[in-house]
Amino acid sequence: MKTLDTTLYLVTDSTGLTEPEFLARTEQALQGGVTLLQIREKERSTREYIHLAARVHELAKRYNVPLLVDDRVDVALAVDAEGVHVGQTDMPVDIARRLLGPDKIVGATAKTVPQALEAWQQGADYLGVGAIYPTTTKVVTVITSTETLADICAAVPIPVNAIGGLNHSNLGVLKGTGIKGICVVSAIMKAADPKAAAQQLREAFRGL
Ligand code: TZP
Ligand code: MG
Repeated sequence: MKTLDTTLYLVTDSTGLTEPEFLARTEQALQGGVTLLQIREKERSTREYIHLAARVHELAKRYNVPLLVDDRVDVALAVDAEGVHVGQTDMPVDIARRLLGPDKIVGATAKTVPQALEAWQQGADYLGVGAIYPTTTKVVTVITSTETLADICAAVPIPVNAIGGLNHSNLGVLKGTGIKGICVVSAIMKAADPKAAAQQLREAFRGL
């Protein structure tokens, strides 16, 4: 069975961290209430990506949190992760779905209503929409308005999450948009205390 709770979706980034530091931070975030986890590595070799994904998957399983792999269906298969997240220049959703089968989670990035409809029709389980605010995380993206975010939420029956520059003090603009959750990188990965940061984010989202 696929279980999907996108309330607090952590996208990891190991940049600048040793492996033990990275794993410790990721575990602290899980302790703080992260409900969905994505490993996102842009600089690593395939072998390193598989190694790290396997370590993160061991952790995530202990907290009963599904692990998705950014972009790489091969890495997801290699570590038997619960799924993948694909962007607009990554593998198309329908092909990822065909390779992974019906029981895995396939998430997609959408920045417009047509992209959202296409991803949903091709079998996406959820959508990530953003960037809502400018981000310091290394990514090629543009700002998505909260109007477009709300239009996407209304257009598809699958969960939609907001992403990009989000932290516990700036979620107010998301109120009433219809999102099911938030995705963050730096608000947790760069926090002094990742567990407390995750708890604060959950609290802030609950208060929306
Ligand atoms: N896609 C759109 S914005 C973004 C991604 C992967 C990065 C979000 O990172 P942060 O640190 O939460 O702004
Ligand atoms: Mg991508």
